[in-house]
Amino acid sequence: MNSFNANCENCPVHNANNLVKLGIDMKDFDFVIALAGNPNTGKSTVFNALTGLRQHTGNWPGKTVTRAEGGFEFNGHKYKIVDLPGTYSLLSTSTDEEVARNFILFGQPDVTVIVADATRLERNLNLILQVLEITDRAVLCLNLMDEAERNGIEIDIRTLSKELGIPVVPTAARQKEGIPDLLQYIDEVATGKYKCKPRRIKKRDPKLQKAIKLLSNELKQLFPNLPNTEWVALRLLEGDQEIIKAIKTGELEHLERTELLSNASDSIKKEKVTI
Ligand SMILES: Nc1nc2c(ncn2[C@@H]2O[C@H](COP(=O)(O)OP(=O)(O)O)[C@@H](O)[C@H]2O)c(=O)[nH]1
Ligand SMILES: [Mg+2]
Repeated sequence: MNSFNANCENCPVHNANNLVKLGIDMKDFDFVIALAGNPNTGKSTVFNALTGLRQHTGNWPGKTVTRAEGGFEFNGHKYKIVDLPGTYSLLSTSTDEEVARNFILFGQPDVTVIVADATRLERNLNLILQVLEITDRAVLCLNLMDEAERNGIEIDIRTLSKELGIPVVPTAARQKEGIPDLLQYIDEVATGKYKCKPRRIKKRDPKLQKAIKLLSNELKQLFPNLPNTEWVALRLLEGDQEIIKAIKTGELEHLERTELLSNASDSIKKEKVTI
């Protein structure tokens, strides 16, 4: 009997079909991680600390934006990690933002690691909250902690983690401090052991909220497994052309887990059967 079923909370959630379209080959990997963050937060340093020499660079399909991807193993799981362009937001107003947003939305990475600058947490929160609107699987890597300490900045990690609803890991990536904890939390979120409860905007204008609810209910019927219908509804109300196109072409449909399961790579299937 194949124990890999649609209701398995521990199964990978990434969208194998869309990842291929986004130029990611998931053959021989169990989980895919996206690395997001503002520019200069130490994203590349974290990427290097996680992957070592197992990495290569190329371009995003159809774009002149460079992409680094690499791999590592942890706890018997094979991870692919994709470095997204450094951005301050995901509103898709630049190619970089579009690339980062589309990857999280359509690729549905098993974990999105957001690298933030501990010395400028407030400024970084904008992107953190936007990522949490799109995905419910994320880990905050609070980097440059050595700089924060040097500047007398204290951060209440536990409260921040509770407020955001995701693990928060303090790191000083240049010194490789905190990387083992980061790996542990990535693995817990990827395997479903840690269940994130991402903070999302709840209070909106009642009229807007009603419109979102209406549209989101329709989206749920069309795409029963879409995890973020309210966010998609809001984008539709804004007239977001990319999202409208994704609905017309059926790209959003591919976010359904049933689709993922029938197309998941053999290696993933094998891994799950043996558990
Ligand atoms: N002090 C300190 N510097 C760091 C840390 N992580 C990265 N850096 C430095 O910050 C600069 C930007 O890092 P980089 O990884 O290129 O950032 P990216 O633009 O987010 O990819 C580089 O000079 C790094 O060596 C850290 O934890 N502590
Ligand atoms: Mg970089």
